[in-house]
Amino acid sequence: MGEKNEQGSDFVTLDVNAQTFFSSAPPLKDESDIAKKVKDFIAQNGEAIERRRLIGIVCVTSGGTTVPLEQRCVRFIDNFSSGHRGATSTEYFVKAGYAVIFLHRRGTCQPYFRDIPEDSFMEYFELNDELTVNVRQAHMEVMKSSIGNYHASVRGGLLLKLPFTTIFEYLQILRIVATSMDSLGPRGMFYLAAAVSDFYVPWMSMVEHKIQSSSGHLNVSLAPVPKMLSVLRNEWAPRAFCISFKLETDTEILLEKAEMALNKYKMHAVVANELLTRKEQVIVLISGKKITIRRTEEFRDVEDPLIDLLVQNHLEFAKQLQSNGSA
Ligand code: 9Z3
Repeated sequence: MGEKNEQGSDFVTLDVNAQTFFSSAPPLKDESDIAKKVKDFIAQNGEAIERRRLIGIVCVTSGGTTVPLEQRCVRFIDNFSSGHRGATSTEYFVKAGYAVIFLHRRGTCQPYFRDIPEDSFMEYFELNDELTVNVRQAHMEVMKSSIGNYHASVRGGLLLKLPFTTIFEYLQILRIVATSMDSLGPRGMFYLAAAVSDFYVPWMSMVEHKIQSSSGHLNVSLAPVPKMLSVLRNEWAPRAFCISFKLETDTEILLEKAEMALNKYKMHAVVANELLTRKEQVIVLISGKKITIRRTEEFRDVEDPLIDLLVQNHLEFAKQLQSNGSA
C-alpha cells in the first residue's frame, strides 16, 4: 500500500482493475505454447548469464496495440507506432550481449529487416535464370550484413519473437514473460517501447457482431486500460530493471509527464520522446539526471548511444543489488 494513484486510491485498487482486466479478457490462443517457449528461452539464456557469456535478458516491447470494437472483430482502433524503435533497439541489445524477447505487433518493423523497405523488397533481387534468384549488386552489402546478423542471433538462440495484435493479447503475453523473467532477478530488463492503448472496450461490454452502419451515429464508450507498469514493477518482476517510454506531441509537457511516470511507477529510467523528432532525439531520465541523446554522424541510429547508456546503468544496478545480496 502507501503508493497512491491520481485519484488518491491505493495500489490495491490498481491490482483489482488489473485482475478484472485479465479475468474478463478473451483467453489467449496458444497460451501454453507461448509460456513454454518463454520458459525454455529463459532457462537456456539464464545458464549463459550464469557463465557470464551474456549480460542479461531484455524484454523489448514494440509497435502499437489495437482496441477491437467488436468481439468478431471487423473494426478496431489503432495507433501510429511503426515498431522501428523496438526493432532497432533489439539489434543493439543483442550486439551489447543480451538475449531479447521481442514482444511485437504483428506486421511491424522487425530486427535486421529495417534496411529493406517493404515497398521495394522485390527490387533487391533479380531472376538470374529459371532456377536462381540473386541479390542485386547494389544491395549486396546491406543484405549480407542484415542476413548475417539475423542468422547469428537466431542460431545463437538470442532472439525470441512473440507477436501480438490486440491490447488483450499484449498484456496477457507481457504478464507471462514478466512473471517468468522474475527468476532472473536484476539480470532481467524491460524496455517498454510499445505504444500501448490508454483506452479500450472491455470484452464484456463489447458487441459480438459487426456494428451496423444503418444505426446512424456510433457512440463508443472506452474504459481506461489499467496501468500495468505498477503491476509489473510491484508484482510480476519487482527485481528487474525497468525502462518505460513517454510520448507526447507537445514538447512543453513532455519532461513533466516523463518525470511523473518515473516517480509514480518507480521506473529505473524513462525515455522521453516527441512524435515528430523521435528518430532524432530522446531525453533519458535516469539516476536523477536528464540526458539528451541525439542521432549524429557518428551514430546512425539514436538507439545506438541510447542502448549503450542503458546497458551501463543496468550493469551498475545489477552489480549493486548482487553485492547487497538482494539479487
Ligand atoms: C514510445 O514512446 C516509442 O519511442 C515510440 C516509437 C512508440 C514513439 P515507432 O514505433 O515509435 O518507432 O514508430 N513508446 C511508448 C509510447 C507510450 O504509449 N507510452 C505511454 C505514454 O506515453 C506510457 S506506457 O503514456
